[in-house]
Amino acid sequence: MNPFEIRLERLQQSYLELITRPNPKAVNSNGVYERYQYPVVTAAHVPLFWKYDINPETNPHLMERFGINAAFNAGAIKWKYKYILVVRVEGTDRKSFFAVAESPNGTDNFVFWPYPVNLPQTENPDVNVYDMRLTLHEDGWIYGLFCTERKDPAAPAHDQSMAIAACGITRTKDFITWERLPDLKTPSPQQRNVVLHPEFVDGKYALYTRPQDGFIDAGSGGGIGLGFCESMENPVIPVEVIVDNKAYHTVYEAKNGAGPAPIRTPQGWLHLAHGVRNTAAGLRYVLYMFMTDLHDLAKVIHKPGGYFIAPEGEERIGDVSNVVFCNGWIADEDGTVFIYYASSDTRMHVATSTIEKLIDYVINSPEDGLRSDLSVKTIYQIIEKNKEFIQVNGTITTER
Ligand code: M1P
Repeated sequence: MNPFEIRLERLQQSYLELITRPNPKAVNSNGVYERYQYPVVTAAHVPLFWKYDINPETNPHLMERFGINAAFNAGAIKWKYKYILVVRVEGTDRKSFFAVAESPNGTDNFVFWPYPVNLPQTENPDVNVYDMRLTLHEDGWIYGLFCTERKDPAAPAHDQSMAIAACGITRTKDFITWERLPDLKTPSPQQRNVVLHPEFVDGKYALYTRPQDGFIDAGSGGGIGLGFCESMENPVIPVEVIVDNKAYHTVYEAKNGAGPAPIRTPQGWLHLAHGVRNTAAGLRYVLYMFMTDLHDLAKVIHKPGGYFIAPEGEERIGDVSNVVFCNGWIADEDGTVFIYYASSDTRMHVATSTIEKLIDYVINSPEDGLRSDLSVKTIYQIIEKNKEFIQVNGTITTER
């Protein structure tokens, strides 16, 4: 074999090992969900034929021609018995795009489809697109709502970072052909983290929004909003009400945003969202949950205090460190829930739970008392309830 062939063989070998690697459950669990040992999708999962010119005549050194930086923030859906992720793939040029990866079991063996998504443009082309939320709507379409980012036309010449974020909308029936619809119009100057509710409400489409004044800061906006629009072909939300607001000294103090489309349960709609607070080390993104009323989508009926998932171990490090973000989950027929979360804007992971456990978690976890002394009171109540099981030496027994 010549050096080209040896290198190609090595590249193929490590790619194959990666995409066929089993992904066992991690050892420790908090009882609510289980993490897995390895990320499910990374930049290295991207097919070699997207990155390399494989012709030895035009690329004799087998050099990478198109670099991939990260694969994260994926929308998720079960489709034709496959676990489908629409991944935010980011090139080394910082532009992200969407690409479909599928797995037979939801926890490993994710493989990208041969081509990335060829997303149609509106008259105002997207500069960057990311964070697609997938919703199988009762109108029969699978919608993908995502953030489309363009340069702010009001930016002065010296400022090359001022941007405008809006909600782009596309829909598909096969994940190959995508129809592009107009961007969402809302009363807010910018939008990110917009999610389509799966059911009609009084004949209208219901959308969770995240009003924001600026590109990074939610400013006077923020909170997870809810609005209704008559059609997705002309998507206009005249009024947004805030369902779940930012709150002082919580994990969603600086801003928050809806995650994937909520899951209907007999007790209410299960929501997974991200909350952000500022620290000396920068913004920290965690995931939290709440439940809304089945008939009044704007009414939060249960909300555990604190975070549901926070970055742990290697998840803490990446392009934007100390971040977990989720815009995709899958509720399987047997009640298993696959929570696809990204860490530090770099890679995708999965955690699994069940509908039963998540309902138990949102209903029975104590709320945030919003003060230290109330946190202590909550612990006292738990200890009091546990008294009969605690032995003199501090160990626990359930024998009576
Ligand atoms: O870098 C962390 C996240 O920042 C943004 O989320 P939000 O709009 O809530 O601030 C998004 O750009 C997201 O993609 C990113 O993971």
